[in-house]
Amino acid sequence: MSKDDRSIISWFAFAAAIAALVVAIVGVSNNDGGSASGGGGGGTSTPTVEVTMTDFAFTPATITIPTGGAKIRLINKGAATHNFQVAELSLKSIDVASGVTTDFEIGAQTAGTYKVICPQPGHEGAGMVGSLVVSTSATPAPGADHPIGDPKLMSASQMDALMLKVAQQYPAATAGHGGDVRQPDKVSTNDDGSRNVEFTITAKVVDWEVEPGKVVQAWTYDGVVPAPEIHVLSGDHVKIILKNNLPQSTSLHFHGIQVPNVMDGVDPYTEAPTVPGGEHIYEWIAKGPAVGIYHSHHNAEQQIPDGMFGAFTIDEMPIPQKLIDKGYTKVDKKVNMVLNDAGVIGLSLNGKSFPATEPYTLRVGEVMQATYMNEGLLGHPMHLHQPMGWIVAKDGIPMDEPTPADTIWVAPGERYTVLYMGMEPGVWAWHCHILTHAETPTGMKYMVTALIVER
Ligand SMILES: [Cu+2]
Repeated sequence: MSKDDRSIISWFAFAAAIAALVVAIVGVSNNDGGSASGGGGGGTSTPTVEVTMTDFAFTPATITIPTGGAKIRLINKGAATHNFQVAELSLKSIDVASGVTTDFEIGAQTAGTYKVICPQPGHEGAGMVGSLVVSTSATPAPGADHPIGDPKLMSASQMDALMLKVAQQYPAATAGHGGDVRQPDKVSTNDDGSRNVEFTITAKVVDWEVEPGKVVQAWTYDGVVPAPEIHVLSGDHVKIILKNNLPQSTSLHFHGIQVPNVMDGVDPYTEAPTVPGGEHIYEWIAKGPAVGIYHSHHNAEQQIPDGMFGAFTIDEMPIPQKLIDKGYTKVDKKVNMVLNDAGVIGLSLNGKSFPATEPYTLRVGEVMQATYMNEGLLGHPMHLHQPMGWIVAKDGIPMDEPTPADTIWVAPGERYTVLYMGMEPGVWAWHCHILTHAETPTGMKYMVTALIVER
């Protein structure tokens, strides 16, 4: 598909531009001198490794340096005076008093693992021991294409190369795509014109590829993460047959959907658990509009993060008059973004981690309706660089007064429906703004994707 190809090319251009920017910034900061990071762009300066000394431990306890030597920055955060001694290599630092930081230079050494102690009386016995690993693979080699452990031992160009490599993999192909809208298995019409819609859902454990090469045993509905979106209309007589092929019992809860209490899926109160090999039927009449989630309500702290969740929507969210007046007259594209951070799947958007997350495209002037749904254990501030969003519904309740937001805090269980209009062409990063949920020293990861706005 040529449109997708163009999107990928746009992203490559974007990634290359970002990489160039990073190189420029790192180059400037290296000229400042005194940087604690190792290597330098040319790979000639001595790397620095920080070691914190407390009463009575070295952190990290395993210190890795290249065979070419390193500067050990000793930071004494303890109350007592400490030293850093490697007897086998005849290395001993000066006395480092409480609160003092000092640099201890270690010259070229033979590869190996050596014992580190604090030689102050009684400190070794109290547990103040560590390991010095002198490694040939820790030698900074600009352009090396694999991570080498401690990011402080990477040269700037090595880090840039790793970041660029990950960025260029996006969007990486993985097996399986979740969250697509599924059609009912059976539909019939009653005399009063209302519909009967029936879905059979099978809970089962399958292999799920979260990112290239990371295949986990996901707990799923119908073998995908997120589960297929179920979309019905107000007045529909909904019948859902849950088949349990899991090794545990389960039950199915319709989060944010109005159902009779006996259909609420909370075993052992409103029903008995559905045992392995068993099935359970849920039936009610749909009342919309609603934006909900169907998920497990049994051992849910494991079953949900491992993949048992999917969107359940009734009717369409109305566009507030205020936004119609601003030109948001219709929705051209709908996106559900289910957030997760735990279980075998971990930090992810719609069951995938960057670079395997799905890119989205929008033309200038088109409107995308995005619904964030958080099925994880943590809150996630979801941020789209551009365009500005308008929150039009909270937990599926339409808002008369839309709220502008470029970052939206989505707590576990919450749903926010947001309208975005394509404004400026480009590849706009879209990610969780808890930075450890989006970045690593070796490139972007986890809860990151992009909105590609085209003319
Ligand atoms: Cu997050």
